[in-house]
Amino acid sequence: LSKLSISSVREDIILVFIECRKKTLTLFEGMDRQTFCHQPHPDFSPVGWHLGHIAYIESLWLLEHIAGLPCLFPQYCQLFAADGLPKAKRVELPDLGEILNYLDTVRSKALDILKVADVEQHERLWRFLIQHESQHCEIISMVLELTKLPLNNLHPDAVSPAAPHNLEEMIQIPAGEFEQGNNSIEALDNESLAHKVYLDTYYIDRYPVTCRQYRAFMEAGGYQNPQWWSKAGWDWLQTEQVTQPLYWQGNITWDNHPVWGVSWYEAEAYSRFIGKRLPTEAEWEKAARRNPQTTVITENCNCDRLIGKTTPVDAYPGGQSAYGLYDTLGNVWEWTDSWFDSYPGFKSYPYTGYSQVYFDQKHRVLKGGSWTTRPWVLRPSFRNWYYPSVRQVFTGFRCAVSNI
Ligand code: AVJ
Ligand code: FE
Repeated sequence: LSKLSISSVREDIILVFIECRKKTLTLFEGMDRQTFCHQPHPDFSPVGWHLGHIAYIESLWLLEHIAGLPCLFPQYCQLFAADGLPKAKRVELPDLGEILNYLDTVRSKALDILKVADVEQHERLWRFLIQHESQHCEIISMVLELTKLPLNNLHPDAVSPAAPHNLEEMIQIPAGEFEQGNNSIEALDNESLAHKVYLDTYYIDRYPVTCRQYRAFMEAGGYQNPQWWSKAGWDWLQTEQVTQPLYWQGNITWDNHPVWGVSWYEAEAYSRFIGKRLPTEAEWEKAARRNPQTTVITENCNCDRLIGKTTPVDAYPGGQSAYGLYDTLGNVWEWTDSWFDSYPGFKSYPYTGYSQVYFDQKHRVLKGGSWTTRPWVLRPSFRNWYYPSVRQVFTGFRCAVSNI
């Protein structure tokens, strides 16, 4: 790297650090203490916990590990560590003001370090911290949405725009190799090593599955008929007794929006009902690849809470992938058929608890990002993962077939 590019990398990171934090704090503007500490579901921590945890991780990795400083707030270590307290114990939180002070104190030290640190040596960690904070923002969005349930046809579009597109369309992806994964400096450990994957010809939905399409499944008794469900899916359904997606709004003004708030089992059952299947992670990623010159992401997809809700699946023609798929990035995450697992040559970073402990054949991969996802998380190689039973994530899906 030349001197010039080193200083521009540094400036770029400082800018993104600051922008990322500004967006994080926006989520907490005018929030009351009740919301701050509320745990709407036992699997997710209160939003206030996520805020403290963001400071904790920045402090642990940047201040302690890189700069060798002692822990500034030892009283928070147990509370805000990912493996510190059971989630139910995370409702007893310091005030918002105290946590903001924690964030600010850590951040001002972090910026002092950033201004003089060795860029080449530390860039990967700084990029990690931006990714980490962004992911917790997404979880904060999710917890806030859960506190609003049940939704009662909130803020629908005035009129559902008649879709000019055939939303049933599938796209043929020709047989051949593509490069799966990502070795760049901002990639997370689970995205590398990038490697060649050969896939036979397959077909994949051009759009995510819409509410209208999913309604057909519901009206055909999809939730009552074991024929569409795997054994594990049917067992899950008997326990959960659900009859519609978690964020289902009923009203037909949402018809062309993607369905969201479904577990992997519901996505699997719908796919079988319609005579298709879920794409593998590789199939999804190959079809979602874009031409490198594709312009600014935020204008071409529904992300970063800019809209504040889902959008019709054909709303962003400028965001099509190289093969013409809509909505691969933003709007809703998409379940894939693949278990979350390591790529060849995987090396854990910055700690085994980040990805490696989840390579357990119990988590399914989700791709693409939602209407809340920060722009610097949006890339076809990004891998999210959850248990197949989870439906709180802003997740929908699209289907694939091997032959037509
Ligand atoms: C990628 C969203 C599954 O929440 O466990 C945040 C992200 N990891 N801090 C998670 C994460 C550590 C991760 N997910
Ligand atoms: Fe975390």
